[in-house]
Amino acid sequence: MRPTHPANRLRPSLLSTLPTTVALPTYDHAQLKTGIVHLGVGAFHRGHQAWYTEAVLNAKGGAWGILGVSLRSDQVQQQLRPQSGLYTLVQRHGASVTRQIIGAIQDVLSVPADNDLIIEAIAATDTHIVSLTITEKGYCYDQANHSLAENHPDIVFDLQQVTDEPLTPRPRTAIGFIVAGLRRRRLAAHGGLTLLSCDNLPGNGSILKTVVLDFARHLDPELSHWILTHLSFPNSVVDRMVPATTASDLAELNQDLGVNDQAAVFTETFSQWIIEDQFCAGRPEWELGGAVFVDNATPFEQAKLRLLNGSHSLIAYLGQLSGYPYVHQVINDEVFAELVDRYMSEVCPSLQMPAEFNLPNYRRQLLDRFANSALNHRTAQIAEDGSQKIRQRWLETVLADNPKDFKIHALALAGWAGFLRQVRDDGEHYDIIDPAADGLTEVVRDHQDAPISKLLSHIGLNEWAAQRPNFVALADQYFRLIQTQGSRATASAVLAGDL
Ligand code: CS2
Repeated sequence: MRPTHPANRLRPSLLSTLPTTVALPTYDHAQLKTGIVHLGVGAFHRGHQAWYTEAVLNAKGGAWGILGVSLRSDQVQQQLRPQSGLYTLVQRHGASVTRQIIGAIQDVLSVPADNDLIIEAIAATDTHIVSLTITEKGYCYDQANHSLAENHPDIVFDLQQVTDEPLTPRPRTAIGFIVAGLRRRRLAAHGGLTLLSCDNLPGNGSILKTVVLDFARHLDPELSHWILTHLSFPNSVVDRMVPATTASDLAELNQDLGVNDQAAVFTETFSQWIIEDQFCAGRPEWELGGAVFVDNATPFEQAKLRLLNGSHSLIAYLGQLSGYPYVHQVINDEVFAELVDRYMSEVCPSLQMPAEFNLPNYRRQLLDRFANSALNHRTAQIAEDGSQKIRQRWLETVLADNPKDFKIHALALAGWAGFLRQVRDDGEHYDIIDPAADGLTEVVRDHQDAPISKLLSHIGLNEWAAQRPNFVALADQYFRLIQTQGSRATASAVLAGDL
């Protein structure tokens, strides 16, 4: 066995000591120039967009290094900076494992220490793309009004900050940072750039455009006009399951590599990136890594959000209630496997895919990916932030075809409501993570018989609930059954057609 050196942080001078099976950057990492600023440099970015960029750098070089930005803490900076940005990407499916060192991320800035450097980086003349993975809630988007959530406390704070201290503001949100950076960019006459959203939202680029323009308009209508005429906001569909890295994954990897990598990410072999080709200031040839450029990403995005992410949320809530910590355990349970398949059958008629898209194949591939036991994707992680996810994952399908009953979708919604009770079917308690957690758990406590319409109202979907009274009543019925019989027995009964 190779010796482990816990103090031996992965760094450029140690690359030559790694086992020969580990793929290394083939370009000169020390000479890399920044072309992309990425906000939200978590595991997903490291496992997805940075991997595509690495493929471009390995194939033909170019000034497309990534400067990462962490808006929540300095944890990722602490992980990556001592390693000069290097980390291992591990792909696993079943027994197959491949390892690759990624060098595309040059450094990470974090708040509050690097506030001004972040704004400066967005304004820099060499920055051509600012990309984002900040999760759904990071957009501060008001879904009901299709606008910036102007009453969101962090937006109220940021509007104040950016107005009062135009040159050195200290924003809290990604949107505040972006607009502060763009204002400086315009003053410096550095030209436009592309703002590229890589989050699981319907029309993610259009949502980003809305919130950025709304924010900018508050400060200065001329800035908002400049943004409109100098920037592009392509929609993109990102797909790769990248669970949060665990301490035991790291320990095992470091044992094998003989170095101490604190920033490694572990993912599946599958990856997909479909992007609208609207880059007003140039872009890397991400197609070299397998990205696909299209005119309109909407059909692919709906398939991905409703089939993959919608199934994921269904698996997460019913899995949590049933006491399954991992996605592959839920899918190995025959009742839930059939439920997910039936869920997908409810979704498919709502999709309008191009003729060459093989939907049955896509469904089969998803079930195989969910069953990947090497991934250890936690149901608790996917269950986070449900209030931000359920509309685009479940409810838009239900609205797409009014007369149908959508039983499995009703069960999914009942599962979410059941999950908000914070009690598993076996009586165990757990905590939940959601920006609306306090209000949602209170609603479920106060309306134990029929919480669904109140829950939907609480997250701004009262009009939606009013349009589908029968669906809401069915979800309430399933919610009551989950409490008395448990989630698995309820799922069985729904599948058997008894309910
Ligand atoms: C998951 C996604 O956490 C979640 O909500 O559904 O992160 C999912 O793993 C990715 O979108 C896969 O591409």
